[in-house]
Amino acid sequence: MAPGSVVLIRSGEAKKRSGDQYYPFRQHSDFFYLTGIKQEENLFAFAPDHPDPGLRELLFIKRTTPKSELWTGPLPGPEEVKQLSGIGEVRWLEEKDACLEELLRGATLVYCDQELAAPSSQARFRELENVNRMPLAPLVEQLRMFKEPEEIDEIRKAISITHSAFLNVLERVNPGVWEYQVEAEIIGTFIEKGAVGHAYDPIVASGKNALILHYVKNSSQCRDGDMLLMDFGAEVNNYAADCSRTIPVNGCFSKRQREVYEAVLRIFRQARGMMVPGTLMSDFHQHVGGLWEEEHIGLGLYSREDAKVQPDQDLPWKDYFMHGTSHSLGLDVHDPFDRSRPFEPGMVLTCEPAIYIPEEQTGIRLENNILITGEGPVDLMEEIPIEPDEIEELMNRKR
Ligand SMILES: [Mn+2]
Repeated sequence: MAPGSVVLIRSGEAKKRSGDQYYPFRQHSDFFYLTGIKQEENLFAFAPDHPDPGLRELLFIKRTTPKSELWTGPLPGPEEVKQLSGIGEVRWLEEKDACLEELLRGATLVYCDQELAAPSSQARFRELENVNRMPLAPLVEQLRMFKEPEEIDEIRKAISITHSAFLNVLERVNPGVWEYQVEAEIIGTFIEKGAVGHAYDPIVASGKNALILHYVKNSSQCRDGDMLLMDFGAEVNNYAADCSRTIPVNGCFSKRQREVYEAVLRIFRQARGMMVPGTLMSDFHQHVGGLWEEEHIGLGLYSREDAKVQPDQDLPWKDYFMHGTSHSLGLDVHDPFDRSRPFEPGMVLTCEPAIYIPEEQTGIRLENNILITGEGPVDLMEEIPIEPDEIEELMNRKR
């Protein structure tokens, strides 16, 4: 932050769904990161250089009324929120105007949500019209890229619940099961184990549905002989897990399915091993692409001759692997990440090589969550079954 500057951030609000119904409230991730508070319509102000210590960190919270309490229950008051958040000063929202005037008077620069100053926004603060403003998000991004031990604990909890769901799925999947029934198994386990729910819309894609990268309809029947690609993760205390597994619907890989699966698994292991401090995300992805080329040739998808492309042509491996190998993970499933910075200890990233073969109507993706450390990558999903033999054994145990 620049000397004499101020941070202003508003909490998220429940979005209208239809009629008088709202989507469940989910706190704005930056707001949650800075305050630890999950209430709507709050405002956080942070002015570390302000001469009055009572104005250096201020959280404004909404006061409930007897009527609102009748419908939605009580909310914690200033004293309780102060305990929960550790924020120096917590006041009722109606006091904000007087405080903000004082706070902004000497401010050199205000870091804020764009929404707070946008003329069309309901949340607009007129006070912000005549001050220098910068977006807050890039500043918080630099912090959110590095996970504190407490954050890694929350991600581990989300992963553990995701692991349980996958074990239940392995018992449930067989020819004839519907994709939505698999989804139900996943959400059932998530809720049963205390997760909020899905960290993102789960993908349950059998057969050729796996070729649609963001397939979320989950409405087909799983057929004997098809593979089933699943991308799912629990959310715990606003932190996400992000796991992908691909299994044979009938519990046994065919020769070809195992051949392709093992190629993905080899790439996954090599890619994971490259997730060490100093590597740039873009170099990492290009390197993994190079490894794919060899595997694609081995699988007979194109010849070594075809792989020698002209400078103006796209690399052939991109025809079979068209998304990134990795992204940051945390409060958001795609967490903010500054791609100009190399991997550094404390980052939690996914490793998700995949292959999509339209000619064979199939797609296979494997995805684990990796903690970058100075002593090498730590696979936070090490225990979630991934070996084809183990998958087959677990699927056939109760049959
Ligand atoms: Mn992912």
